[in-house]
Amino acid sequence: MKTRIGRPERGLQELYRADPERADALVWGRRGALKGGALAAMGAALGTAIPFAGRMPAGLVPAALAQATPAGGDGPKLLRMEGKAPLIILGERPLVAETPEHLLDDEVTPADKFFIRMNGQIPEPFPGDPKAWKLRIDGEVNAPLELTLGEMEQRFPLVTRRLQMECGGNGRAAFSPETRGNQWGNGAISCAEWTGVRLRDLLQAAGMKEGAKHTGHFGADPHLSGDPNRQAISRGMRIEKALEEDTLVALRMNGQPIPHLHGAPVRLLVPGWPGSLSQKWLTRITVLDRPHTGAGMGGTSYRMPVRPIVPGSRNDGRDFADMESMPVRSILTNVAHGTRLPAGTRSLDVRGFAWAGDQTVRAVHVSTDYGATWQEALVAAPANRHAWQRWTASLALPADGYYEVWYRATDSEGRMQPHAAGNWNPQGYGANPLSRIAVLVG
Ligand SMILES: Nc1nc2c(c(=O)[nH]1)N[C@H]1C(S)=C(S)[C@@H](COP(=O)(O)O)O[C@H]1N2
Ligand SMILES: [Mo]
Repeated sequence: MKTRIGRPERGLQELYRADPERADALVWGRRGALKGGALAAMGAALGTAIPFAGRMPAGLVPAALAQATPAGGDGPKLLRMEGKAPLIILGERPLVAETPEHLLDDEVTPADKFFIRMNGQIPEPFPGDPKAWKLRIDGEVNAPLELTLGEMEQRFPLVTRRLQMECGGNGRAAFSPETRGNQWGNGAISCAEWTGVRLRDLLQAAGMKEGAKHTGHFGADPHLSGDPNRQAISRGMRIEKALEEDTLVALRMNGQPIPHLHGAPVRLLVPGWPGSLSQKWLTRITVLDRPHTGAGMGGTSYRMPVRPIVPGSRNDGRDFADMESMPVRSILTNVAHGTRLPAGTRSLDVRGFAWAGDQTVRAVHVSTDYGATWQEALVAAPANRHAWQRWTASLALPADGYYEVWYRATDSEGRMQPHAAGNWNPQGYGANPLSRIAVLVG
């Protein structure tokens, strides 16, 4: 890419697309504030005036140039599948698709907007009556159990809860340097209404031995290679989480049989912890006296550095710890990035959700002036523990022009979404920097 700018406006915009860092250096130089020619160039690149230009921090790459817009021509590839919304395809083998934030506006995530994360092949649907599906509980228990879906429904209390389920890699695209794995934005999150039996009731029915310290989960989906001796994914957790009241063996989603893609007819739902624990097409839970060693356990898989490591460095994960509660995060769900509002619009109501793994959300803050000032949003209580929380705010837009809406949540322990993804790790878990969308007025 040539960096000499012939026609400043157009050239700069193209340059921002192709090489944001170089464009940034040209606009900002070392002066640290947008003035004169630089301000004109930035305004031209954005196609409009910038009411809060004076508060742009030095070096900022505007969201309009740094992030693809849903309407953009060279946008991402969208899923076309019956029963599913146009999710953003991140991978086809295995199938991985994320829900754009602006499609996540429902209080309870409907099946069509539920993100998809396969690690292996999509299994054949269970032939025959789903009530005959069998789940085995074995290992460090007094009496191994084999229960059909029908027996589970009859023998154990059914509970219904709204539970967030979020991929451990949600937010990964924010890491610099880039890590391996699906480059999720913030859309690997769901909060559906799940009905099922508590895993703890099943474990107690089987009778836990002294050595019952961990679980291992198995599902019916074939490994990508087709090798019947390999698991697509098989993770496990500490027994404490297995015994929590919100950890469910789910039998229904939003009052309906679980959709096939999402684990029909029986899946685990382990809210607040990496989604990989929520085994789909669940066939077996084994109770162990030590951490499970299935696919997706150990090394750098779903594990985080205990002490920060140099970003981009190699590491075998030996000193890492399993990722447990997910970090605080917020999404903005009623206005898409890149939305254009009519000239003269002077206020904008925004809303979204925030959640924080096993914690709750204490506050959400929004800014329209690049973080110079922040306004506190209203945050509703969760419908129940482990449900996400609705936030709402009304923003003033003093003039026509280019705006960014920045949003960040703070969890119940005071941890706030950082400006940049921290605790870099080789497989890119737990990135939760604040987010922003661009909005044009006029
Ligand atoms: N059997 C099975 N369970 C699985 C997976 C899988 O590939 N196979 N993927 C896991 C991961 S990594 C996530 S994030 C969630 C995704 O669930 P969803 O596809 O219903 O959104 O399921 C988890 N359970
Ligand atoms: Mo995941």
